[in-house]
Amino acid sequence: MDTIAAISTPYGVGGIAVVRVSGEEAIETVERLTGSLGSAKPYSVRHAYLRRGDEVLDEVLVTVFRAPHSYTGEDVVEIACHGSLYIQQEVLRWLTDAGCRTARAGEFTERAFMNGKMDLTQAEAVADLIAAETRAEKDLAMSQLRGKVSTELNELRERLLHFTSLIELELDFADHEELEFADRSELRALSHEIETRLSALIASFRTGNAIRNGIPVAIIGAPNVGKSTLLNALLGEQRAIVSDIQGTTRDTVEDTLILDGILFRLIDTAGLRETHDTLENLGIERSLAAADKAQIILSVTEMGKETVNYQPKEGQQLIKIYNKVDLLMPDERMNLIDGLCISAKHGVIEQVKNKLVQIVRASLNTGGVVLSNQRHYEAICRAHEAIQRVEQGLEDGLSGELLSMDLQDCLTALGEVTGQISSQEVLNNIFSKFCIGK
Ligand SMILES: Nc1nc2c(ncn2[C@@H]2O[C@H](COP(=O)(O)OP(=O)(O)O)[C@@H](O)[C@H]2O)c(=O)[nH]1
Ligand SMILES: [Mg+2]
Repeated sequence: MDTIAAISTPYGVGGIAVVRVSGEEAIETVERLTGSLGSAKPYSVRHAYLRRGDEVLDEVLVTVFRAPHSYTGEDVVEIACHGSLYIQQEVLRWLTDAGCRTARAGEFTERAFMNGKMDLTQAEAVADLIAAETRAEKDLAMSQLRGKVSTELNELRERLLHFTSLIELELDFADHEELEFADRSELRALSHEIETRLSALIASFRTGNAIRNGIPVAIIGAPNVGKSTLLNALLGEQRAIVSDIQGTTRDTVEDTLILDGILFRLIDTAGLRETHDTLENLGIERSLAAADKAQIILSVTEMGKETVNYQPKEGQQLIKIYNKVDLLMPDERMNLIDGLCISAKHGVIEQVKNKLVQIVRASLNTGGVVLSNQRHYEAICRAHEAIQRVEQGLEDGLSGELLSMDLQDCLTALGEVTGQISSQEVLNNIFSKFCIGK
């Protein structure tokens, strides 16, 4: 294996920059430029000068990690130099002059995966962690990095593997048809359990994916109830036009909002009513389309006005909101107990914010694992289909041979998620999206 080197801090001038070196020659190579590191205690930081002959490049701090106790599992040296662009690039050049090769994107993490320091879901979590822009995104990546997804899948896979080998054993004794090493009722129970857990994971992707892209929230209701005013109040800016003319909002207006570390995509829509205005009707169509795609629906109404009857789709949450309560007498408010009472115009909307956060937190705190990666989602859907075929096969009294094919399909799909089974193409695809130096 080559010894690789890269600047791990972002391109640009900073207080310091970190140049990372990994591989068999890492310590020796840096030693040649700084003097002895051999006496450095592991995990200690050493002060040194980078020098070649008479030339002193920089005053640096050098951290030595010895294999296998390092990020990559190889010998690793991290050089913290001054963050001048010239110095950073010279440090890298000196290292390549001394025999290192510049690292490809993600190559440090790829080595960590190859050396068994982490599985594929964890390696992917490293990229997600670096890309995280909100706390919820960071939390998801962190839980994946700590192995939550892999632990869940490995456990299911182990147990399924046990049964598959018993069934394959039966196939070896095909002459004795009556032999059944794998207890069918136990296999049925296990398949059912796996099916349920995979379904839950698949369902969690809706939230996991939304956390990364923003949870879509559609504001719907009759014209003039204050939808646009609510959007503006939530955003804290005049984003949508507000007026007392019905049908002011004709197209959907969208903007993002971060509440308690969660990214929401708020979508204000045209008021829903019967109209012959072609443009307005187009707007209404878009409103309904936006509502269908949303994960949370804020259904706004005001007392005395009709409520739009929107039937939430599967997985959607509907929050009923009464606006303009400032116009009501206290005893009139008492009757509005089936929704949140707000006054968008006067900024009395805290309840809406709290409810939004509460809904998302509840869907994250189901104790289970939340999927957020498209690749994992697709593989788990395949595993789920396979285990459903196993269940059906058991129901139909299918032969061990046919059962074992579906079991294998399920095992393969699960193994692909964690990287127990992986192709170079998949790995290239994953690691090429990393930053250089990680
Ligand atoms: N009194 C009162 N008026 C409001 C409130 N929210 C909105 N309005 C008014 O209701 C009218 C319609 O508001 P708008 O946001 O355009 O409604 P939309 O058609 O549902 O988007 C405007 O004149 C707003 O100023 C509120 O909380 N209290
Ligand atoms: Mg409007």
